[in-house]
Amino acid sequence: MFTAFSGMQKDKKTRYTFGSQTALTTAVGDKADLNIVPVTVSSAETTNKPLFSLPVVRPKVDQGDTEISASAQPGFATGGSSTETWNKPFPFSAIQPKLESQWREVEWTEEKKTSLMKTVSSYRPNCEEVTQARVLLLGPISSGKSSFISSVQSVFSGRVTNRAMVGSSSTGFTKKLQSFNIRGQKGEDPTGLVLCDIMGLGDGDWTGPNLHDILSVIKGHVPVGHKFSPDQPVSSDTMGYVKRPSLKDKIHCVAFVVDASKILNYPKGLTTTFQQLREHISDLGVHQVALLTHIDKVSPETAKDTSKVYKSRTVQDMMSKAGALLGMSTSYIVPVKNYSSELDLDMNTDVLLLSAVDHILQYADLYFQDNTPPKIML
Ligand SMILES: Nc1nc2c(ncn2[C@@H]2O[C@H](COP(=O)(O)OP(=O)(O)OP(=O)(O)O)[C@@H](O)[C@H]2O)c(=O)[nH]1
Ligand SMILES: [Mg+2]
Repeated sequence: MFTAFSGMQKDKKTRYTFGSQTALTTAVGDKADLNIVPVTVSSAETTNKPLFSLPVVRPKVDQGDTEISASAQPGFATGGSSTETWNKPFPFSAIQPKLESQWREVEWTEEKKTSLMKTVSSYRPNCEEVTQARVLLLGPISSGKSSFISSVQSVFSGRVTNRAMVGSSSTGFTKKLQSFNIRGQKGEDPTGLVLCDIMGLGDGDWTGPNLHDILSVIKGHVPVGHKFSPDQPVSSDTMGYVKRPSLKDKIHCVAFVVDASKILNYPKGLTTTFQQLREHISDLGVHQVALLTHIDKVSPETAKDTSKVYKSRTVQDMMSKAGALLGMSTSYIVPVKNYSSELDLDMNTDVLLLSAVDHILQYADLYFQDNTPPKIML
């Protein structure tokens, strides 16, 4: 789904509101998808209160080998501190030529999908003590953590499912620590991957789960099902608290999840939050990667055809912005398009999702390499 913000050429325009977001748009895209309510406003209102000062961009978004790209508009640069600020629509500003060739080599074929599915379903941690790699998804509210879990499970189920509850709430939809054992295809054993979902990071100073709580999860002290509360940080009095976690209780890799369409609007404080998290998580010896979701919202070409992702300059640009936000080289970051409104699977989307899982598993394996005692040769 994509909505373009066009130059204003008619007297009457339509303003669409969704949640706290307001966008001026010509009628492109599917309004129903976003639950958008049309409101007619006069040209005087739009002239006096421009939402964005944009050059005229034609509403037709599939423009052959060009795409509309983002740039930090005045007033859209990072800053602001409320979730409302993050929810502003993605600003589009110029038409840029698409890249000639992919900047990361990916084969978009059924064979590739099958081979990635085999790699993931046959994955077993390189360590005798554990049978599954536990990966924690961490990121701001609504960044797509639960959707990623549901999307990965969908690929293996052969149909779009909503296994991890996906929702939209400005205060965060997921409240508890949940773990999802990714099941293989019908009749197959479960994969060696467990994806753990947690409450989203808030927009203030640790208004979501606090640093201590997150580190307690990573160390393996927090029982699945624990509901986080700012008034009651995890302690040895927490019900089900795991006093002496073994390797299997711990988190073996952290995947940060950020929304490409909000990268320019995330509050400045989030950079510090990520920095603190990364320092503490690295101290625990846990490797970190990142998923850049909602790429379909920033690149119309990619929305139409996921295999165009590595030809999109906008996605490439958002990847480096995500790197700056997370304090991470882009080589750790992979773009992802989660299933959100689709009812059917799409092969290219599956390849991208499975490539992300493969990427995560490589870093989980590094943890096992670092934490497995060397075998004593007799
Ligand atoms: N277009 C698009 N929508 C997405 C994508 N990923 C997630 N969404 C939508 O974004 C919204 C939030 O997704 P969730 O998966 O619930 O996000 P979350 O990070 O689990 O959110 P909290 O549990 O509230 O912290 C939902 O409406 C999803 O359908 C994506 O890649 N593309
Ligand atoms: Mg969630």
